[in-house]
Amino acid sequence: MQITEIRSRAVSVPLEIPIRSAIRVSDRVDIVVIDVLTDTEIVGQTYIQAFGPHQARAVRALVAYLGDALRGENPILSLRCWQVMDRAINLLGRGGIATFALSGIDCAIWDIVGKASQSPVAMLLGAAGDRCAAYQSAGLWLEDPTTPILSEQAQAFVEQGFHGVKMRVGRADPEADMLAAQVVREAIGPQIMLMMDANQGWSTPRAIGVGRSLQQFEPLWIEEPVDHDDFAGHAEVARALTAPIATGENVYMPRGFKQLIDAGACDIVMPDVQRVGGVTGWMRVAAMAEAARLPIASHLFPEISVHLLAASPTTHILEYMPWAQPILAEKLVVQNGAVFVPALPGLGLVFDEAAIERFAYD
Ligand code: SMN
Ligand code: MG
Repeated sequence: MQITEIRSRAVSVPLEIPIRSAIRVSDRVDIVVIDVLTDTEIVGQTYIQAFGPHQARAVRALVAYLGDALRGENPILSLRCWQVMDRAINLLGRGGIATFALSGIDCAIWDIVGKASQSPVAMLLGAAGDRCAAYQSAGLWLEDPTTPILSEQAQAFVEQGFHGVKMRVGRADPEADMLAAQVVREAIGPQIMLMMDANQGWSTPRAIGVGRSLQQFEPLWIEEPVDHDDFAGHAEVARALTAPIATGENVYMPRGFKQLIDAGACDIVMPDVQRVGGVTGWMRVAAMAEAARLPIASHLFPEISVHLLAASPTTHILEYMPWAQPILAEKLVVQNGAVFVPALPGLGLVFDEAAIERFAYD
């Protein structure tokens, strides 16, 4: 089999609940759909994310660049394809948008391997099961805690059957974070898992100060307390708090995770499929997490991450974020707080072409 062409399309999907975190405000998400065409009937498909049309165009340019580098390669040799891409981005820098493109194409290549062998990717990788516990993450942003919005969203998420929810912290006023945490904990009760994500909003001393106070609301973890590449700061916060520190969504490639873990900067390893190097990068990080005796949780991309968590030895929990669901014809199955690995061959992403056309732009 040979790769003949790699295509991409940009779509802008409106969000039911707009994002308001310490680092980002947005009411849409830009999704880049990637098609890896071969000299057979099989097309490898996946998606990656961007924020805004300029980012989407930059991502598409890198996908086209790597598409040229891969033309004629055998997609079944996924590691060779990964190495060809790694070499092609060497002088651009192994991070940022170049890595988004590499990661996305790697996922589409694994989709081809799965389709060619009639197996879901999770089973190819060696799965421990067909589902993964999930928490609802699509809300509880930095809303005003004196309004009913946080308690309404939190209750709705529990009614959807999730056993965990994630709220955002990192407001300019720590008292507002405390009130928000109190409101959400009261709304969900003592049994539901509560994750707290600061989205890099604190300095190290503030993270330790506010984090200590927030611990009374029993967070399952506190996420990205400080700047994502301040590994020393993360390590200091991790030592000072009893709540586990989760981080990694903005860390690139297996090498980045080696440094993160060696620095003692995380208690819970949280790779993002489009930054870690796709399926190939993820599985190497999963092995590192096992060797370091650390749990691994996913960041976004639930449709893809469910395969990877099903095949990771120290799996913790999946982040459920439904942003891509409006362009998918086969919806993720969520039952009793767990997300199921799709039974289809490959990644099991079936795109809704009419929806893509509706949201597409150049
Ligand atoms: C997050 C990620 C991407 C966009 C908005 C918010 C957040 C999360 O850090 O972990 O869900
Ligand atoms: Mg986060």
